[in-house]
Formats: sequence, structure tokens, C-alpha cells
Amino acid sequence: MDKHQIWIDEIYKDSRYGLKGKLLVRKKTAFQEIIILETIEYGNALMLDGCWMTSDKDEKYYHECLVHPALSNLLKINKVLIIGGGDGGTLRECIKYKDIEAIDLVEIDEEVINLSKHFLKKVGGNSWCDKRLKINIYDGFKWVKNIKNNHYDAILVDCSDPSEFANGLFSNDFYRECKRILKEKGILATQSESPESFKNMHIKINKSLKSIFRKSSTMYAFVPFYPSGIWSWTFASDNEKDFLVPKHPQIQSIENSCDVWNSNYQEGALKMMPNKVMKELLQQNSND
Ligand code: SPD
Repeated sequence: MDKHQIWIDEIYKDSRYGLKGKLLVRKKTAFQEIIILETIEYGNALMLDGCWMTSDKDEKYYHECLVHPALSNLLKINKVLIIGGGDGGTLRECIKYKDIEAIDLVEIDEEVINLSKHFLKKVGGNSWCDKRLKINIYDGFKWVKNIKNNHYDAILVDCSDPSEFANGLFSNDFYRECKRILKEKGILATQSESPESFKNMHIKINKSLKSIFRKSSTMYAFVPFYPSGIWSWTFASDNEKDFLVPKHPQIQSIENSCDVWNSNYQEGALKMMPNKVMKELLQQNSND
């Protein structure tokens, strides 16, 4: 093997999800270890604390599915909050909506943004220069606690996997704060882990959002290099009318701009809940 090539693996429950490439960055920050690897097959790939976050090649499977089901559901969007999202992929998808006036991106680790701007240019691209963007280096949970009621049209939670500093973003308290700061027709979107590799957390998120919001629904699709490959995104709102029916006036051009997402993909993916997850949710509900 070329001496500049190394294997970096995400190790999860005795399984390894690895990429081979040239190490561009290995850095410890106050929050986590950041690795960026240059690979032939996946382009540049970002790992945080041992978990793959994104790569040039497959990031669209993830970011398009987090952003568009939520934003396309709204007729008009004024203010958007992104929690996490330091690689810029979620931001890039948001700025496609011309009516958005302000985007708050709240990322706890400034180094993720700095390194992504430099090494993951294909992910964030020019979106970092968008005039509507305000970057806030801050804890996402504390941020939502400080926002006044009815403030955002959409909240997009692009967080890493549960960990000491990300746990709060999977808690009922956090979801209640999100509900409070969303406008009446507002919508929350969160990555909701894998129904296979992180089934318990996945079910917990589902259950929490169902108990806090009037409507919630989960979409399942693929992110090739995440553990087990199958991933999920959950959407929640108190607006029951036409929940998750794309209706934004720009929908056609947004669909054309995407590599993965379109209304059909979304419709199918919203029906993909594995039976075993459905059974556990029903079981848990009947135990409540
Ligand atoms: N196991 C991976 C979970 C990743 C969730 N966030 C990814 C960040 C990409 N913007």
C-alpha cells in the first residue's frame, strides 16, 4: 500500500466502516477529534470523534433529505435555524430558497467550520458567503433556550451522533424548546439516526417527537457510508394541514437542482418505516 494511504474506520458494535486515503487533518479540539481524509472513491471525508459525518461523494443523500422535505413544505420562509451543520451542506441546500431572509447557523465547534471551508469546498461551496447567513459559535441547546417564542419558520438539526455534548439535542427538553420558538406553521427537521445501527435512539427520537408535536413523520433512505447504510430524518410540526406535502413555489427548480431528493423520492421514503420499528413504536405507545 502507498505509504501515504491509511485506513480510517468508524467502529460500531464490532463492525468497521472504513475508507482508505491520505490523512489531511487529525486534530483535537475542545469538543472532539476531527479527521479529514482524502479518498479516491468518496472524495474528501469528515469524521468527528470516530463517526463519519460527510463526504464529497455521498453528502447529498444526507443533506438534501434533511432540508427539502421541511422547507418545501412551507409556502413562505422567513427565518431558518440550522443547529450543527458545520460542514456547510445543510446551508448550501437552504440558500436555494430565495424567500429566506435570515439563516442562523449555530455550531459548537468553530474548527469544524474552518476546516470544512478549506477541505470540504464541494460541500459548503459559496454558501458560506451568502448574505443571509449569520454564524454563531455556540451550544445549540443553549441557543434555543434564549430565543423568543414563534421566531423561526424551520429548524434543521444537523447534529452528530449522541455524545457528551450532542446528547442534549436528542432530549425532550430540546424538542419542547424547538416547538416554542417555531412559528405556528413552522417545522422541525432532525437527523434521527439509523433504524438498524442505532435503533434504540431512533425509536426514542420518534417517540419524543410524536408526543410533543401534533404531527411527525420519518423518512428513510440511504447514506452509503454511515453504519448499516440506512438512515433516517424525522419531521415534526403543529401544523396538521398538508404535512410534508411539498408546496413551496420554487419546488420545480429545487427538484431540478438536487442529485437525490425529489417529491417522489420523499413520498416513497416516508413509507419506508421498517416493520420492526413500527411494532416497537406501537408496543411502546400501548405501554404508555
Ligand atoms: N453517523 C452520522 C450521523 C451524522 C449526522 N450529521 C452529519 C453531519 C453532516 N452535515
